Amino acid sequence: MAFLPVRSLLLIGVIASSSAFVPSVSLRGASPARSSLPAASRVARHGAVVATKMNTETKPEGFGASHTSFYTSAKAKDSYATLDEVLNQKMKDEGVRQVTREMLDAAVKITEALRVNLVTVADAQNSVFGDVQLGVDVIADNIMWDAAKASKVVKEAASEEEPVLVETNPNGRFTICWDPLDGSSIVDNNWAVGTMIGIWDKKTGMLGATGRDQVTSIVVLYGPRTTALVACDDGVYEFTCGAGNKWIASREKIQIKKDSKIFSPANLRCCQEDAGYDALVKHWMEKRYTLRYSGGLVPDVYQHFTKEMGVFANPTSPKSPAKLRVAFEIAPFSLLVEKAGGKTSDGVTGNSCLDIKIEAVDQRTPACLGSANEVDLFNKMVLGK
Ligand code: FDP
Ligand code: ZN
Repeated sequence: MAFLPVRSLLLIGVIASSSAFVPSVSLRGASPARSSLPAASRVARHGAVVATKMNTETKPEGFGASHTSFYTSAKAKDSYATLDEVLNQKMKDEGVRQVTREMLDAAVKITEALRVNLVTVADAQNSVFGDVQLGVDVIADNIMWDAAKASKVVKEAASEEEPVLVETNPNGRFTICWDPLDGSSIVDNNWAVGTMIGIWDKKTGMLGATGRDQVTSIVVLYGPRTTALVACDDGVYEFTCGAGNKWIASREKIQIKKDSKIFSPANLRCCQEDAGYDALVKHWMEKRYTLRYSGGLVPDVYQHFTKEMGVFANPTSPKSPAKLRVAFEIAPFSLLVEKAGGKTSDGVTGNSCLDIKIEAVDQRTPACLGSANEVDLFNKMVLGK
């Protein structure tokens, strides 16, 4: 493939620079965040302050700085549980634990591939939907297929890149569906992208079942860090890929609040045809909500779990039809959102996305996900429910 020589070059670069890289997240005794140091010690570390402003008369508020950003509320802990510690306690089914570990191993490989490959158009275009396939899409998809085929517990699999169910192991137990690398239109910008995985037991399979039938789901976000949301028995846990590619539990039993001050209005084209959506977007602006929208489903919905609030709306209209896939995107994310106390709407009836019957591997749907009261308002204003 055309990207291979470049990849080798970049690999050398990464190896050369990796000795200088010391992840700050460690299993035991994480170092305190820089911002938690008292101002005096920060000054001592970096030298004396010469001046903080040019005009001593000017007060900081005099600049009219706005305080509209929401920062993390996470506090550094002395130690973090490992992936195995959490799974052993919070997932009672050993088969589900195994497939979860296998999927997260694949995510580590995708992380490494994203670090060293340039984003270019794939040599061969195999998308049956006419989507442009990138080299990194193909690499991520191959990693997922390798994981599925090597697994003793996976029975059949389907990928967004090749949406037919393929039997990988007749003695396996799970049907898994993945979008290997969501965010094709933003990955060249070097913005965050992700992998979404829905997992069903052979008792229900995926076709004819619903998102509610999933035994677990996983969403991985590749940003400055690689993090993953996993639906465990008692709630949603976030794992961070830390030192030595070991996953540690960075957030436990995440809760999405009922109200939000952040909004992510996808498919804004729809406002031209849908007065309800137009009014809802105006409402969010009038209420001075903060816009956080990247155009990548994974970061746009993942933020609900880190900010503990949010609303992602993707309604559709005749001229802007549905794009999001039920099996690969909406079902896995909806299981996580609802397990964290959030709500989902199928964008048609106003019912939960987890009740959409999956009749085709590539079935699409409008959707709204996030803070419960915000999804209720979407149902009222856009769907009249
Ligand atoms: P992409 O175009 O990168 O495939 O899965 C579809 C998706 O990404 C979502 O990640 C994203 O929310 C949506 O498309 C964005 O659609 P628009 O480019 O039409 O805004
Ligand atoms: Zn996608």
